Amino acid sequence: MARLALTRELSPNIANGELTFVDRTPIDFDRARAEHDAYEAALRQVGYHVERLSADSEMADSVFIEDTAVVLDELAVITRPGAESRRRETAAVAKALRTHRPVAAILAPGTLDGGDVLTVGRTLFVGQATGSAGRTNASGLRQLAAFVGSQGYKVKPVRFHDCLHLKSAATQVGDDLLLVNPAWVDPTAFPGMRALEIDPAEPFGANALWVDDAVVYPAEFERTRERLERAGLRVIPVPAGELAKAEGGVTCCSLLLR
Ligand code: CIR
Repeated sequence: MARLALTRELSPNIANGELTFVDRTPIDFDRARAEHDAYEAALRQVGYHVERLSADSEMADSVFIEDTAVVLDELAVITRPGAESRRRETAAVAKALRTHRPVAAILAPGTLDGGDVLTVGRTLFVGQATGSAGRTNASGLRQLAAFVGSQGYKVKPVRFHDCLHLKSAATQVGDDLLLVNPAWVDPTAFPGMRALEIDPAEPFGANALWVDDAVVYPAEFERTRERLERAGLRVIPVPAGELAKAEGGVTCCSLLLR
């Protein structure tokens, strides 16, 4: 049976989504939608069945479905997104996930964004932004640790700065390999992992989606792509420049049920 990728329709209101470290510039809706289609095609290419949930103008950031849940083999944890405007996104995702996994949910005052959770084996590295911009707070982290701890997972807080989520700064691209922007997170914060650094000219280049032996990766970041290929990885480039204007990357646009 094909593995499942949940994605979500682009909101007609995407131009009014949350922005933190990116200046607002016009988003070409048709181009953004074409990027999303290409992304879904890449997921199909690597063996996923894609189920796209619908969205509406009340959910400007709906396409970034990663932030609404943390999916593990044993359970799914529905988040309580750090941005108030995004909290209505979780209900439909919880409904979709319930048919595949037992579901738990982060409750107030906890906040947690899936983009802050980097799962490596049985360890969940959870981003804690320095300063006030963080989406994941201490209560969210504690609640997550309690849910997954009973399944044998460990949660390790990781400090990062100057970007939206932990996975803006570091993502897994191999069993023991991370793609990292060392300006935003200390590569030694991940014990046992090697770090492949992005090209410094491509600061947003650390967000890659690793699927088995391939990496779905923004076509715009050619220099870092070369580094990935030199490290022996098969890169599947996808156009991602419009969605980047909404401060999203490639991990953000799916929840993978492996
Ligand atoms: C937000 O600020 O919430 C959205 N505009 C972008 C979310 C990107 N998600 C992610 O990196 N996981």
